[in-house]
Amino acid sequence: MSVSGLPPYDPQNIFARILRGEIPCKRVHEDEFALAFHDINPLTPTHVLVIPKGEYVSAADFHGSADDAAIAGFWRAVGKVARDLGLEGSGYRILSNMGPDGGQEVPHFHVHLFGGRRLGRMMP
Ligand code: IU
Repeated sequence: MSVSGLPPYDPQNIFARILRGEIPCKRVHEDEFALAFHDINPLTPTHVLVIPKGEYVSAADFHGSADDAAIAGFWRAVGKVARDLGLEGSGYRILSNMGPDGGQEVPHFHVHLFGGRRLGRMMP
């Protein structure tokens, strides 16, 4: 079991395959801690996913088992991507779905960055 109670990490999940370069992506940033790429099905004018390089199923898994350098490096990458995409001036939304109730489809921890237009109020 992963820390979050979800099934263990599946090394064949689509984001693991993107990290290994087996499947292409529209990359916007990569460093030792994170990879960021455009979502294949964008819901807003800017819709980017940021994923850590390590094998974490969900947010709970990441925050519970990654070391401090990995956590700091990941969140710094999120900030850099938002800045580099020009989202900081007008604002943006960070979202992470976790587990079945959270609607998580891909079992590799990721955050969505939504921006480029005025977003609606967030509703459950
Ligand atoms: P979720 O948070 O796990 O529900 O979101 C997964 C996202 O991954 C979703 O927005 C998909 O459009 C996106 N995605 C992708 O960018 N490339 C892919 O090959 C697949 C899903 I599969």
